Amino acid sequence: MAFFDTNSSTVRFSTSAFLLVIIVLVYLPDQLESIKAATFSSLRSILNNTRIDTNLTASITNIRKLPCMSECLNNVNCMSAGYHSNNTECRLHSVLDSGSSGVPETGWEYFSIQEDFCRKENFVHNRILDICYSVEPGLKNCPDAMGTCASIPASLLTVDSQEKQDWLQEVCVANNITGVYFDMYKDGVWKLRSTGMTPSYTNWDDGQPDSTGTDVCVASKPNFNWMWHDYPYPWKAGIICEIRRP
Ligand SMILES: [Ca+2]
Repeated sequence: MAFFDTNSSTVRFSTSAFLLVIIVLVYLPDQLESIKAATFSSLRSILNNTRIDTNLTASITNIRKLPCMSECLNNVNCMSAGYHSNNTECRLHSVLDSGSSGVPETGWEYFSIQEDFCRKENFVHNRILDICYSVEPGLKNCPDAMGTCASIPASLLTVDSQEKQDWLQEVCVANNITGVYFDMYKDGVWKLRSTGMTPSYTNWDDGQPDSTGTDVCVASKPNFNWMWHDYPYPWKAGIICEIRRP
């Protein structure tokens, strides 16, 4: 077999060709995945003709659009990217901006980076915490809040770490939400609906939980320094829905 005869220039070429085939077969699938991930269909277009100047993590010039998007996909701190075709300018941002701080400027496109499990209208993926969430309008009691998320389909938020608790507070403040319900239920003891397990992280306020009944929900509110309280159903809170990574 010529592939294995290394005594002639022709065969040396063939050996190179053989190695190329191996490289293609072994290496390309990963590359294809990354190219596929970097296609624009995996990005949600948020805004056109709006320049975002806030929360910049990087600004790159003389770059084409696809490499710009790849830069964002390969940077875990990148939550969104802006690109200007005529200027060949790429901007990576650490948050997803609603556009409220944007400046009108023709030629800019603004994208949210999304993974498949978070590809849902109004949902945002925080890549650092791997949280896919949406802030729903209005205040609702606990079962109605659950129903709002379930209809998406999604779930109420589960807070299972101090990092997520801190993030929750920031989101609530940014969206002017005075408290949210969690996806927890009481089965003798409080459990996370996502796993059915007792939570490894809690943030109960002093004396909480104090309900002896079962018709209660858990919420975090700013007037208790965001410490957790169990509440009766009628109390109305803001709604943050979550889609968990499968
Ligand atoms: Ca209580």
